[in-house]
Amino acid sequence: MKNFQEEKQRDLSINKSDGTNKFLTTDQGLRINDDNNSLKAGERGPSLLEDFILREKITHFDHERIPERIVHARGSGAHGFFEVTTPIPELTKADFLKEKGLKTPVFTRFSTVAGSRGSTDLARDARGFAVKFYTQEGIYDLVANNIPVFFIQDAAKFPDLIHAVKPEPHNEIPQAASAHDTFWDFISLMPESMHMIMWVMSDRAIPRSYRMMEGFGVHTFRLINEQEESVFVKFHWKPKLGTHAVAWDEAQKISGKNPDFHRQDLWEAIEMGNFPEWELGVQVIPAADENKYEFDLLDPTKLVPEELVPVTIVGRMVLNKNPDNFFAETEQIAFHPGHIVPGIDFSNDPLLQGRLFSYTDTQLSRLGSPNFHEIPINRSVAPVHNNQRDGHMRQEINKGRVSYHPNSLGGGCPYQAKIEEGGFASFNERVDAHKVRERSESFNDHFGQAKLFFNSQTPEEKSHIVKALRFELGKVETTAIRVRVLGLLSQIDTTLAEKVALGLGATVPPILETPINKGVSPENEGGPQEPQTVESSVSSSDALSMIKNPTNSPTIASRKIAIICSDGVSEAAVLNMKKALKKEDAKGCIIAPHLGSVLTDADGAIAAEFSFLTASSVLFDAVYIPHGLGLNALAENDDLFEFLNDAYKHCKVIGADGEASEIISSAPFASKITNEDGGIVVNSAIASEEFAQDFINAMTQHRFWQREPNLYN
Ligand code: HDD
Repeated sequence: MKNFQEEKQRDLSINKSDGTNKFLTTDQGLRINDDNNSLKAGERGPSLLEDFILREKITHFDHERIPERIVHARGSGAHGFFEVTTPIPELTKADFLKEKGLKTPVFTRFSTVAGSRGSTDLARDARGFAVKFYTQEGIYDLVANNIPVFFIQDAAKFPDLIHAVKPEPHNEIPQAASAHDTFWDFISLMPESMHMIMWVMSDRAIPRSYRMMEGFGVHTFRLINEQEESVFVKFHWKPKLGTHAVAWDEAQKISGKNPDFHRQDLWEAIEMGNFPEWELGVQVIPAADENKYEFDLLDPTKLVPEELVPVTIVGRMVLNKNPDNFFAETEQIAFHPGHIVPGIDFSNDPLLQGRLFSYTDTQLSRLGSPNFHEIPINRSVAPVHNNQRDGHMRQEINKGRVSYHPNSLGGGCPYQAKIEEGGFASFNERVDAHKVRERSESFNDHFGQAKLFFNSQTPEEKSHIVKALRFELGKVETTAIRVRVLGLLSQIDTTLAEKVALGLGATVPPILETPINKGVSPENEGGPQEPQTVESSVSSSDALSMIKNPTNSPTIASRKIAIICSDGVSEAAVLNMKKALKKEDAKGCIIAPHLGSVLTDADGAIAAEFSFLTASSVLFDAVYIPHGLGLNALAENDDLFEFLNDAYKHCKVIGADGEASEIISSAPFASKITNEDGGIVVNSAIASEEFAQDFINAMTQHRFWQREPNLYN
């Protein structure tokens, strides 16, 4: 079996450097004798220009920063591999998909879209999910998001969308947030964004972890087989851990407590050997079915419901190695949807077509040179030979006098590859058309799938969407913008619009008064581009809901559980729970009023990993209060009640055994607990295995959203 898994690591190793047991040198290799004092005229005198060591050090420092990505600036990544589980040679000749068990190295970067490099991981936003496959046929990039549709249908609107969502230009406020006037002004005039708006107002936009997100290629692509036959395809990543979110209030608190929450979660999971894993699935649409559906396959604001075309799993991706250097790898990696290999091709989706220009272009200003492909993390493991030459920071030393094709002096080399030799040829699609600046009428349905998405949500999820919209529009200062958005929402679901309006103290406008033109200029109003609602042929789809999602998994592997400790805690209870959690690959973390040790009832000592000052409930998935911590031990500790209150508010499992159950019955939320709330696990038995199992069983349900007041009903 061919196994290329380690090939990229071998390739990177030639650029790695480690200063252990080595002399400190200048960039020129000169050993440095004193790195603490600059060269001066006398010990109290001025510095000398001659000090080349000082100049080199400071000059390098002065130029350390490069422009951040114009979008997706904030992100985190890891190495891993992709393995074929079900080859599809009948559909694609792509080498890396052809053979069962074949492993291809990958680097995957997750990101938010709107925020700057240093912004919080927990912003309400789509997440980028970009995978670079170092295949034997060259680089293949699947530059995806965790949401299967996009805001706009044409790349021409991308700069406008991003200008609208980024901090406002006059005062650069707010950072990493869409809750402001310019974003919603744009959206209120772009009805085609409504489907995506439903997704970003849902909990998909506040994932629990990068490891618990789906990924979607968004556009329809093509697969091409050896016979040059083509099918359409949508790409899906399905996380092994299921698709999970945090609560919005929790997200905002995490942003303060640990803005690196997702970055750290990914890093720690990999360090601990809990390697994140996804399945790669494809939805395959025969070429003959191109016009079969009520939506256009080329329209990136539409998805193909899994009820119409099921997802077939073809492989799995495992991320198993953290980068050695964030800048060299995660920051300098350059993705491009136009990096494809034979067997994969584009469709005419106008958003994709524009992307094909944008990504190389942006690397020129971000990485500074057309030689960015030579940066180790971007370097192909397949050999690269061509007549591209020179440019800033060129690494390759091309030999010989020939840098053109055709040539006779170089024997015609490097020579072109025939298709059967792996030469890439674009799919031979017939295009016979007039040049026009127009949008196809088949793109006019702006509400049908927004409705499908909304109707597929559970009551709790609908309530979260209402809450998110109340928050976002509540931050908008211009009343007319809020009202315009309410008008658009009313075309998705009148109750949704009314419930949001209630929170805003506004009234939903009659549909006819809602400006539903293409938004750009008044003379466009009405006419052939009038947005429509085309009812979806699927009325509800479980795959669109996070709670009903078939990818959901009961596992609690890699989850973090806060175990509250204080002097007198039952040692047996703590050890019992820790053991039970470990069996599930979850981690119990000890939190105490202070760092150091707490004394147990058995005269032992347990080390506190966090104090109430350094940890908060929002950083954990559940809370356990062991026996021994009675009311007396913690009566004066307001921090504990705040901890528990947040855990309750964010619908997490709270467990207590023995005497500790008193703490729950005297907590401020005690009166709200109902018998149906399976997330409160109390038991008078101490350190019983049965109790630990009940606690774990409750955790497999992840969140008890039904605790919250429902804003939709
Ligand atoms: Fe994009 C980065 C995903 C539309 C222009 N995009 C970028 C990244 C992801 C996506 C995941 C970060 C890659 C990384 O981690 O380095 N973009 C998408 C998806 C889109 C999309 C799923 C719609 C389906 N993007 C899109 C359009 C344009 C761009 C329509 C321009 C016309 N995107 C860019 C960019 C970025 C980028 C400006 C910024 C940094 C970079 O490329 O390398 O070129």
